[in-house]
Amino acid sequence: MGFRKDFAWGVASSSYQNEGSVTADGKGLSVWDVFTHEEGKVADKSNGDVASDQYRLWEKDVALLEELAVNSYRFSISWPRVLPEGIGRVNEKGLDYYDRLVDALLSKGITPYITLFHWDMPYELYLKGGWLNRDMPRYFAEYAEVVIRRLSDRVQHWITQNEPQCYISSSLENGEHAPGLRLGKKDLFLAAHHSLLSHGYGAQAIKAAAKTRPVIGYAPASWWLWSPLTENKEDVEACRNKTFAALENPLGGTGFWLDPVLLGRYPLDFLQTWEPYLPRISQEDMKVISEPIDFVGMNVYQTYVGRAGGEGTCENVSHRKGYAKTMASWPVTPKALYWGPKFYWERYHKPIVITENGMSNEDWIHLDGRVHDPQRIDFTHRYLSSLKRAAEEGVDIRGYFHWTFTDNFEWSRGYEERFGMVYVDFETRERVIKDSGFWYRDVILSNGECL
Ligand code: GCO
Repeated sequence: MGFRKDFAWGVASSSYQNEGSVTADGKGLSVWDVFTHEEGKVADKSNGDVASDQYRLWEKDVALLEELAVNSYRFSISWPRVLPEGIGRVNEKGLDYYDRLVDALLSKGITPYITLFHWDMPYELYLKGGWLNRDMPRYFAEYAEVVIRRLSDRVQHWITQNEPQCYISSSLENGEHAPGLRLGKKDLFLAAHHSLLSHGYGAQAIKAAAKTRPVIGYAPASWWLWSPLTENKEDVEACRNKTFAALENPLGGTGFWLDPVLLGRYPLDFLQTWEPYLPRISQEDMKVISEPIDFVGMNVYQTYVGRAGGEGTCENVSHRKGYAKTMASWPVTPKALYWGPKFYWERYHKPIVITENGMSNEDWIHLDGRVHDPQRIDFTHRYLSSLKRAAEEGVDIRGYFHWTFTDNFEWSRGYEERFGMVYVDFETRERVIKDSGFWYRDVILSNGECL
């Protein structure tokens, strides 16, 4: 049975990590353009000023996508490239770039999946309070409308936001990501609520302005995923409960970010535990946040492993001595792509798109001029086999986007992590398809039958 005949096979990227040209053609600054120029924020003291240079090399990259035989490509739009101040004045040259890219993709039979927000908030809006500002949801909806009016005659697939866990928790709680703040719980929950409201208003704006029937998704990180050590029902139940509990780690959690969007309410354990720190949460807000969408995106790299402990607890048995891990020291845990989709499907009954999955690897160009990356091939084979099992058991999985297309700027890690199926020399910006890219092409051409 395997994957659906219309399965979306793709690779993913994001504007700040790939485009470069951060002031070209009237683009405004994002919080990342400013943050990466501050001392001590990026491991290798680099920034995304050039990144993978895709703003200039987009035609070469579309040709590479065709060579990879992907039928879909997930990329994000730089909000400040389209609205330099975040609201008001539209930068038509910024929109022209995405117009060209969409037309080139469609000419190759590649379906665009566009993420509207992948962390590069306009700096001017940060100065207005960013996610702490109650007007941000409206600002986001206005931005979404500008993009939809220009592209929705040709683009149907939209992802409102990518990984609120990162742009709220990593950015405003521990300060690792732009703009690098360390806020208290009350401000964090206010910012989180506004970001969820932005998603809802964005979904409404897409539906109101779209010229073709939109297919709307939302892509939180699947950080807080627990997979059972064994498949006996006690372990499964313990891990399912822990995955959606919002008690221990609300801002990194699954239930906190998805229950409001897909069930129309925050998790009860969260509301009870954190009540003193919460903003006013009206029924009107929850109605906006839970504006119906078409799929849930899952960015899945790894999972914790648990087993049933006493009194319904879930004991953490994740790390065995010498466990397999990637260059980013993330454990290799293929079962994440079985249990994650299974648990989400059982809870939300919403079609699933794997919007990110991949690994950082120590890649270089070998003496034969190729980039041999057997670890990425084995990693991806294992994860896709798990996903295929979930699909064959009835989980409605609509697509898989490998993270990432070309090596790019990895946020606070700079260029020290290579996630791409296409190697980039960051001096020359030369591209070389890695062995994993050719392997993935064969998987796509067989629609996963060869796994
Ligand atoms: C994320 C982001 C990507 C990262 C990737 C590797 O999921 O954190 O969406 O931009 O680059 O996941 O960390």
